[in-house]
Amino acid sequence: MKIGIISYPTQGGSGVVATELAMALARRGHSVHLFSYAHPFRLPRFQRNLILHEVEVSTYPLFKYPPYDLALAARLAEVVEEAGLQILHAHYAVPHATSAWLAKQLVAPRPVRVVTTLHGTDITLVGTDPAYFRVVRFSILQSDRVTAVSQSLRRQTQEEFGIGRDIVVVPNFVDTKRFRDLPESSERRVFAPNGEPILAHASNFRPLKRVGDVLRIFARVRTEMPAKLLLIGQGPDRIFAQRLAKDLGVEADVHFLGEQEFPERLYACADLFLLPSEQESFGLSALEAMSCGVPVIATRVGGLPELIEDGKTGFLFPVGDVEGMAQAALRLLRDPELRHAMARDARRIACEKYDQERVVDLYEELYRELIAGS
Ligand code: GMT
Repeated sequence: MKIGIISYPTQGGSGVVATELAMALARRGHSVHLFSYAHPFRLPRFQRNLILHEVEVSTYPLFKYPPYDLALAARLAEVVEEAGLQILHAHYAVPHATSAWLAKQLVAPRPVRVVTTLHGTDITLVGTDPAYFRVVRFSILQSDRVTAVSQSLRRQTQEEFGIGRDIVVVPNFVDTKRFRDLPESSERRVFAPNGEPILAHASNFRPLKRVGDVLRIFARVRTEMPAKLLLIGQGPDRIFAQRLAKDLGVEADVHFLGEQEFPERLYACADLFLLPSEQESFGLSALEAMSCGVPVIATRVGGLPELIEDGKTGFLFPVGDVEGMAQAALRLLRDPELRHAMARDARRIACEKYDQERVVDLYEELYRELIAGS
């Protein structure tokens, strides 16, 4: 098949999913074109069957806001015609679904099918903003297929946009061969020279990730036992987090690691993963940690209860329940048997339900059906 995938290049989960999907499809022999405004951070420089189109936006003195969505639509239409793309798969509705719809109009009557995958804040924050609501709703309705990364996001989309159309749930996935427990190459001793337990968190440090709660949970754990915290990622709350670590008196035990190309090596040396978000339609970083055999302590929001089985692969709490999450962390860290049982279950669920090959099969099948119907 000839497939175009539209993605953000940034560290967020939608960009990771889109890039990993593009690479997996290319490995299966499909001809894949990836569209983004910069080089996606999970994409190696070269891969057979995969071409990256970095979409450039020309500026003009009149433009306060150069129109990326138009430049993207024009580039998509060009490549659909030149390379004979059969599918345009938009990851994150805003503005990718709209640009894909416009490209489809530009190349008509050539049949190109538009798939839109909803990831989270494209619905819960940005999409429902009155400035975008109508055009996002239109673009969802006009897509040939719409997928959502969790049941929760599907429900929310139908409710918020008053949409009756079918939305297929295709969960996010993980390369379980890459994200696994790596005892040999583990960097554990670098971070915890005296064998201290290690807690980890990874995100784009936006306010809804509640990195402050991560630090408060950790500080509470530190009052009871020595421990280390790995903070992976970069974003607007990083400076705030550094200051808070200092104020809480734990800065010597917190490693700020920034964006990481091989996060699996860091997850693999953690004893537990913290994700106390205010919203999370899926929680890809939690899945990657689970695949490395790390139990997760998280909030009971969005798609997290679909991913994390409370009491089996982790523990779930209301947003802001720092004391509850700290007590759960202490319980896990003090009980190696419980921790190992949860680690095994977390890895098993990641392999059984979210393995990359299994989920890429679902997308492949969906594309085939669409092409057959055109
Ligand atoms: O919606 C966002 O915050 C951005 C988006 C992204 O690009 O990372 O994150 C969402 O999509 C991820 C991949 O499907 C999910 O794992 C995240 O849970 C989701 N974020 C939120 O819902 C806050």
